[in-house]
Amino acid sequence: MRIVSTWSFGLAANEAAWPHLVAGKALDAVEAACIYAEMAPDIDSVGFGGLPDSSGRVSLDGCVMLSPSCCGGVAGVRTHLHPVSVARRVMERTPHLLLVGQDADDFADREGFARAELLAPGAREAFERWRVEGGVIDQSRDGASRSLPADEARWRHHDTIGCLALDARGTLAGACSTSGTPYKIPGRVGDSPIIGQGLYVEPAVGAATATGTGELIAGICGAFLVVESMRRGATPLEAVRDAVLRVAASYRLEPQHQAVFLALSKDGTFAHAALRPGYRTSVMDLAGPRAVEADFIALPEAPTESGAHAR
Ligand code: SD4
Repeated sequence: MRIVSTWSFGLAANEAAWPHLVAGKALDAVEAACIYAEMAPDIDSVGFGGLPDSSGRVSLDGCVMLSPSCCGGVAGVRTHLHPVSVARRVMERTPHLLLVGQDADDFADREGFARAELLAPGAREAFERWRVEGGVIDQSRDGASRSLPADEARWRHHDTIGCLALDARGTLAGACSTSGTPYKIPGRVGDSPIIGQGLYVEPAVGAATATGTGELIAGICGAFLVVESMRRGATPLEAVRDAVLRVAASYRLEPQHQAVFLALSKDGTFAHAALRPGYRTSVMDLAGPRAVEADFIALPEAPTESGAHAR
């Protein structure tokens, strides 16, 4: 029995999920973890508190997965707080896999989800500052205001939650929720709501999720790649390490780029690899809660820039 979530803020999300895991409900567990993150205003790339796009409007993406035949996602949701819950309805109540934009919000309305304002006051202020300062995202400065380890605070705008769980009955489930990259071009969708990119679960093998710069993760079909490597015999650590190295080999990397892969095998073994330092996975199991540094870092040297970058 184990739940793993991206970043240190996942510790509290895991706690919210734990009772469901004990009850043998892995899907409820990963949904509960994401709901927790979506409601926390200090997590600034998920749900309420998420930074808006370049038009000043927040849009949310999310997905859930039990197996290739049992998964769902939504992208570009603007008026509902819990994309993961809407994604679960897509999975459970439609013959489809992915709904997007206004039509996804309309679907959520029909399913009875309450509408919500997604732009938190702090996110609005950050957006106004970003506009005035000419599009510079100073992650190091912003991060100093939060109670995160300094190396992790550098990546504070990468707060996407990806969550994998193995429950008391041995069922695997995964979920992913994000507001995407800060100040993105309206309409942009990253890896997080796309099955095979930000999340993949193959019950006979294991599960994988990702966080970081979606364009890097999506281009290599990251989560699928990790699970498929495991299906072909790689250990979870070999699988996540190879995926990160594949990212490093496939793109011209910039200082603000990060990519992390997290895997949980069907026997409960987990492994995680990051492109750059400053990433932790939140783990909860019978040994208790803990935040663990990545097993493998592709570019361990500190980047030369503080993390400030222009878009
Ligand atoms: C995205 N992968 O939309 C997400 C962002 C993220 O940690 O994971 N940040 O590209």
